[in-house]
Amino acid sequence: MTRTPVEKNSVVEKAPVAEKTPVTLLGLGAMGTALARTWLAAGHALTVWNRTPARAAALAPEGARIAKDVAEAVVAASTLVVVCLLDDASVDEALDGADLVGKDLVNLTTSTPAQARARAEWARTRGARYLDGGIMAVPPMIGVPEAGGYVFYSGSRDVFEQHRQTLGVPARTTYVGENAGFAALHDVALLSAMYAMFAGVAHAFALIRKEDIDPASLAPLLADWLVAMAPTVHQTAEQLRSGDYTKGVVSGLAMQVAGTPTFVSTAEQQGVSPELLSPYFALMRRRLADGSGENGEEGLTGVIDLLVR
Ligand code: FVH
Repeated sequence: MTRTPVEKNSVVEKAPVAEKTPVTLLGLGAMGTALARTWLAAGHALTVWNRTPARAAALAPEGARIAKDVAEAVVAASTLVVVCLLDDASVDEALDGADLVGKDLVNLTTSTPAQARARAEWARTRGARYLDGGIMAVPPMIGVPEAGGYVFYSGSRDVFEQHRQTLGVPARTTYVGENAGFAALHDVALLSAMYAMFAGVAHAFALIRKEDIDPASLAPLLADWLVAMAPTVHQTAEQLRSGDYTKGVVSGLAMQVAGTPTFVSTAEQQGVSPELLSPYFALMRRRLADGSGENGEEGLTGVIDLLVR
């Protein structure tokens, strides 16, 4: 009879339970507190520090160890120090003078790509390995996988791989490269697209504002339309990769430019400022003009080249 490796002398041995990585977390704002709770709930030893001590004290009943200062919190960490503060300047202030030798610093504070790269170099000179994170979630989405939130990571691949499981407790992880600035860049790219979408939504609601149209009746139509249009980003990416901006185009630039006066006139007739749409329409016209007419066969991808200085 063949035996499974764990079966010896009719006694089934349990596989050893892997110890969960202890975490030090600096910063207990709305996001830091949400992160802290997921690690505590998952059974990680957690040491916390916050500038305003009351926020840290609130987590003691849930099992967090409260550090009196950053130095104590960092010493407590086996290796993993997670930072989630307001901005890059607050990271500077909080970590000033902390001994980071041998630590893995994971910075989830929103930064620019340049700040993230500078922080990686700053960490290196202090003897720490560095991983930057861009959180694509709001606090209620943390620890709720079905909410769809996740965190972009970039920087040390070794740090990411070593702590992947621990970092995956609050939200799904997506590693986007060794360049420490790439998590921030992906974060800002997605959020920039989101704000442009919010601008379009604001304009759409403004158009019906003075009419006898229930905004609640427009809302599902608008949401479904945005979802239906979302897959066009894949065609844009394919065109950028191939350099052929006419590939798969169904609505040519010339036709779309010809339609823009309708949007501007409708806005004026509805008493709505076209200021959110006009800059984009101006770029569309410029692209059409730049191509001596040839770009009429393109869609909207050529506008991207006009934005890149
Ligand atoms: N909350 C959100 O919706 C977004 C979602 C996407 C990612 N962001 C970024 O996450 C970072 C932290 O955000 P947060 O929501 O926790 O922010 P606050 O609730 O405002 O807490 C800020 C914490 O930072 C501490 N702090 C501020 N300045 C300093 C400083 N000079 N030295 C030390 N700590 C500082 C603050 O401490 P205290 O006011 O309680 O004493 C809070 O712990 C952020 O980058 C978002 O962009 C969140």
